[in-house]
Amino acid sequence: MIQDAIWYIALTGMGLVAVGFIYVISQAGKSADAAATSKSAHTSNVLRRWLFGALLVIFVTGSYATLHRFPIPSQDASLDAKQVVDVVGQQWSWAINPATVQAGTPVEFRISSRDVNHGFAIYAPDGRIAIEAQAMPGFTNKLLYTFAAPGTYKVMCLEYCGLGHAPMTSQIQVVAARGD
Ligand SMILES: [Cu+2]
Repeated sequence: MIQDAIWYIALTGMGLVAVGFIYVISQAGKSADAAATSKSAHTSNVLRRWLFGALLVIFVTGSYATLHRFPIPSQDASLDAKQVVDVVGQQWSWAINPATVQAGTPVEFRISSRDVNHGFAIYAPDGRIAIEAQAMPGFTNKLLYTFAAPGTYKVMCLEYCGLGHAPMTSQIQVVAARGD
């Protein structure tokens, strides 16, 4: 669906470039008088301004539309999440406390490291990556995530951190929300 849209946008862009080339080639060799020269200089200036404006709008809307849904909350303010999980990585294991959370309510992860950089990643039972953040010594990175479904979620390290990097795995149990 979105691939089709991108494909049509790319085709349209390529078509416009091709039309531009054909126009330039068809105009090549024709001599222009002074009035025509100054008119074309004016036209190209106007076009350049419009193009710059259009690029600015595309850049700002694109950034807003794609960035504001990132699951990265404010790192300084209190997140007021009912569930908080402390995560500490070290060569080569994860300390996750608590390792059981409830589905349906936001979980605040506070992620850090005791030694080198690690990549804290949670994989859903279907194998898709749910969230990921760097575990860095001296910093606490916060993530806010709401598990949609109960299950056993696998934790893996996504930052090469030495010999024991590959088996540096763990688990988080997500249980159904208690009706309250
Ligand atoms: Cu690692």
